[in-house]
Amino acid sequence: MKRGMLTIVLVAAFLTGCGNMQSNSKEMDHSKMTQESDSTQNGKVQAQFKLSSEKPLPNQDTTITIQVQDSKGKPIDKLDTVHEKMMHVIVVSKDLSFFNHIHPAYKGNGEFVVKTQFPTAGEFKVIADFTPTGMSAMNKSQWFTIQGNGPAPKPVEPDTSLTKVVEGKEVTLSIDHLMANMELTLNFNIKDALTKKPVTDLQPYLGAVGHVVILSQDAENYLHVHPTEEKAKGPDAAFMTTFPHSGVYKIWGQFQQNDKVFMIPFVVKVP
Ligand SMILES: [Cu+2]
Repeated sequence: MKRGMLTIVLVAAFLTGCGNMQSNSKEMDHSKMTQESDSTQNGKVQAQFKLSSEKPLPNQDTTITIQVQDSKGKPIDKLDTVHEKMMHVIVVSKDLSFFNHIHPAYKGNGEFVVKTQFPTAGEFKVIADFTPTGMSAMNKSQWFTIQGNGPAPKPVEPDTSLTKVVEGKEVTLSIDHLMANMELTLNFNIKDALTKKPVTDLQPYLGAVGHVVILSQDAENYLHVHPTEEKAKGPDAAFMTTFPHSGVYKIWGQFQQNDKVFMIPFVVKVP
């Protein structure tokens, strides 16, 4: 099982590496671009999502194709590599109980492709996070329905404790001032669950100390999160973000130790 996961990660890295295109920003007018607000840029870019099957089934290989294009439908073929990838894709179930972070291969001409499986019937959101060259990071998403009778969605309940044990690691999340509309720091403190010794040998994962994804309860808000110190090795890994409004959010932290990625989810209520 361990080996399988590692292989998937390596294959994804390899595919993306092969399809990697050097950004060429010669014909871009950067001074003009940077004057635009993020929302203006966002409106100039669209992504079309397609599944290989019109009636996708659970636990079956399904190819997701994502075409990045401008508002007139012309492919956008120059994208920056961010955290080692040109595109990060997050797949979540409607109740956020399922989370998958995958990396499509770049086929050129703004087209990204990734094969995956959806674990159950029901609604899933596919979110693509990318940065067209000369613009800010942005995300585009689409809901898909997987055929059949899925499990009843579970409510997304805020955690009563922000310390959890996952795969032999005890992880404590602390947030400096939990409030909406203000930049804040999320700190993950990681210990060995048995010995309580601080973990100090985290390996870079996607070029940084870890990768954190945050979604609002309804999956409508995908938050931009970045590490404060990319090269940290633990026991602390800190990230900055801003919660856009009060409400319940789910946070997934992904870290790597001993060549194995582990994921730790938390649910918080922002007052
Ligand atoms: Cu990613």
